[in-house]
Parts: sequence; structure tokens; C-alpha cells
Amino acid sequence: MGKKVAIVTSNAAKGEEARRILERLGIEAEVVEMEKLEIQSESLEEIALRAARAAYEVLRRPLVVDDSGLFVEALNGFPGPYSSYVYKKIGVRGVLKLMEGVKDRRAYFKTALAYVSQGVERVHVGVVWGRIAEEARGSGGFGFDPIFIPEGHSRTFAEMEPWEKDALSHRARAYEAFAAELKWI
Ligand code: ITT
Repeated sequence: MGKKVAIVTSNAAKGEEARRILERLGIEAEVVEMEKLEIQSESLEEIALRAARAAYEVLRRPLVVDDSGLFVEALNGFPGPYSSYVYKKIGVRGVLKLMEGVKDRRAYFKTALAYVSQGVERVHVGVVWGRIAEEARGSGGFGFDPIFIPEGHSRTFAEMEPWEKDALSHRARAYEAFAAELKWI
């Protein structure tokens, strides 16, 4: 396709996952580890786009920023846009504690993926529904993967092979939508 895309993130595991997804989609990419601009907003789309614009001002090359979060129904969508902060402060165990005794375990992961290059801005989203496990399981993936069981499955994302997560994940869905459009922009 001939367009090398920079994946801008401070999270190496997330960057590697995105690079792997793009490689499968035939898009050459490299991870650029950099602190993102983090605005306060309830909208992942807005957070991702503003961070991508800011990164473009610095790097001046085609790039993507993905902002993702875990939205738990019984917690009114918490931690959602605050997932990074919540993960650092209370982690997987903290979320499990909040869910103690809660029957409704439905949750979804969402990714908003912003692409910026010269004169072009696009945002694509991807969502995967599932449920919060009763206990953390598995050592793959990153973040909240050990407590997220995608719909129709019994294993957590952290118990799956990378390609299995990529066949289902919020991130893969957002990148697939982006890749389908990239050849036209
Ligand atoms: P950057 O903003 O620098 O890219 P980050 O780790 O803060 O890195 P996000 O804001 O997109 O990335 O994600 C917020 C948190 O949500 C992240 O730290 C993880 O704990 C969690 N998260 C995001 N995607 C995830 C995934 O695919 N599996 C498990 N947890 C995920």
C-alpha cells in the first residue's frame, strides 16, 4: 500500500498489538513511543482525535492514535474514558472488587482510532461486548484482558492466543474499518 503509518502510544503492549493487526491488514506501521496529549472528555473519539492532531504537529507524518476503554454496565460505563488512570490506580483487582456480588457482569471494550495525515482526519470505532470474569485469568495481552470474557466465549482475552484476540477485539474492528478506508484517502 506504500503508506507507512506511525502508531503513537506510550503503551508498548498496545502499540505492538496495533502493529500486528495492521501487518495482517497489509499496512506497514511502526510504533512511536511518546506521551499522548490527554484531554478531559467523556468521548473517546474526541480524546483520540485531539491527541492525534497534537502528535501530528510534532511528527508531521501519517499517524494513528487509539484511545480505548472498558465500559462496565453495572458501573454506569465506568471506567470508560478513565480506564488508563483506573488501571494504574486500582488495576484489575480493584475492578473485581467493585464487581463483588454484582450479577450483571456485562461490559464492552471500545476503541476510537484517529488517523491524521496532511489534510486528512478520520476517526473509526470498534466495540466488543462481553462480561467481567469472577476472577483474573490468563497471562496474555495487557490491561484489563485477564478479566474480560468476550461474548460467545468462556476464556478471557488474556487466556487467548494473540490471533484469537485479534479476530474479535475492539481494536481490530477499529483498525479494520480504518484499513478499508485508507486506500481511498
Ligand atoms: P496511550 O494512551 O499512551 O496509547 P494507554 O495505556 O493510556 O496508552 P488507552 O488510553 O487507550 O491507552 O487505554 C486505557 C487503558 O484501558 C489501558 O491502560 C488498559 O488498561 C485498558 N485497555 C485498553 N485497551 C485494552 C485491551 O485491548 N485490553 C485490555 N485492556 C485495555
